[in-house]
Amino acid sequence: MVSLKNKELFQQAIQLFPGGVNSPVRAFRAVKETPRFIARGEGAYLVDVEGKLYIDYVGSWGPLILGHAHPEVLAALERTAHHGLSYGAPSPLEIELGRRIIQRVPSVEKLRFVSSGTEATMSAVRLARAATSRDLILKFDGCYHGHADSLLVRAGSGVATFGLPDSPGVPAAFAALTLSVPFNDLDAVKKMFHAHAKKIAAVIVEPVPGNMGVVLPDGDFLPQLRDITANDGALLILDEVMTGFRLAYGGAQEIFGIDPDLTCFGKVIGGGLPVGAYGGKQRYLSMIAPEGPVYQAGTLSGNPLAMAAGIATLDLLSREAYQRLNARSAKLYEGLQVLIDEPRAQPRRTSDQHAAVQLNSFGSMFTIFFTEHRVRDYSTAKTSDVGRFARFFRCLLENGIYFPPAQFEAAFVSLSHGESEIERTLVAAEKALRAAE
Ligand code: HOZ
Repeated sequence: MVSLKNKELFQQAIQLFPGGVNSPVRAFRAVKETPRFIARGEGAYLVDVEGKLYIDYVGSWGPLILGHAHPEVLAALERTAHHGLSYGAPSPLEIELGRRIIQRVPSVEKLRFVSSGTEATMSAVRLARAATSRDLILKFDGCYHGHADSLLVRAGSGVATFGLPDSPGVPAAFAALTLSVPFNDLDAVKKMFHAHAKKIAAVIVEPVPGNMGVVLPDGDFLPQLRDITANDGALLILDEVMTGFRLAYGGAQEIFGIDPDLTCFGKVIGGGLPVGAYGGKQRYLSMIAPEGPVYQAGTLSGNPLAMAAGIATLDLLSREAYQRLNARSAKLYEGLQVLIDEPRAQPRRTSDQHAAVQLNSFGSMFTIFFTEHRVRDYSTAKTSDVGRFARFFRCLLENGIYFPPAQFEAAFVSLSHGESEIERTLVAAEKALRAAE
């Protein structure tokens, strides 16, 4: 078979799919490039249809913490596939994966599997509203919790990349039920709770946001959110779709010592297959049908292949594996920071200004912003020069490094990134930082 080039395939795809893609930021529009059509993934690498090899820092947007096509995950999938692809009935695999999650995350006493992170957050919000008999939801500017109507308000990820304040098609009456304040701004949170006392069903937050690029929570931000919500009778929903089993054995909540009411998962728990889950305190999960009146269902929920990939993935993620992953990631960040601190990457630096390039990282998640400001929320993230980011991205791509094709996204290191991949990334990054001046 003649292999079609990326450009030709994109022309075909544009005839079939909006923007030629099945999820917006994949279109590479923000970086003015042609998307690469992927022929295969192998460890830390992607290979496109033209045979070009890339060191991959997208990792399917987070799930692939072990790298592409890990042999143990493939073996689990193969074993499972021989027994059928979907039953629409319970299987022991759901118990296996469910137990692993509950054992690792103490705040989760019971959970429900769904098929995506969007379904998980949407269902958790419905449950919070039912549990509190309140309608308002409080979120943070630039946090992205999937594309359910209630949550597409001042959202990050592709919504930020394409500069859409809110999406058309979300009725104003829905959007009015979603309050949004700056991340890390406790005064704004307190003001909202003052103005809407006993009316807010839940605060939903990415504990370490990755969807406005990576942003770190201030030391007391998450503990204070826990206190404020508890005092008002609102629920705290941690959206750990990105951070769950990515940042630590017990997720971000283990690192920050937070005991949320509900947690949403996705990405890593499916090992690269479509899965989500929401879980939390027994008293809330018992409200879900058929145990309780809150309805939520799914044809492929608990899909055996997805469960098998998730089990195999979590079984390879011991506490020691996170130490290894974080140490390897730290090497990359140290190298990047040295490059960033070199004078040529700081064209506008003066003695009293920050460098014009900022590296934000947490564990194996990171983002490079092209701004003089310390990025701590959505408004500072938006000071990043996206033109410089695009030049940086294109130079990396040309040099065989595949980064998220948008500024307001996280890059991910996996356990398959070894020393040589890190070294090669740093060589390319030096050129790309220069290209971004
Ligand atoms: N919303 C995802 C990143 N935060 C992108 C998903 C995709 O394009 O695959």
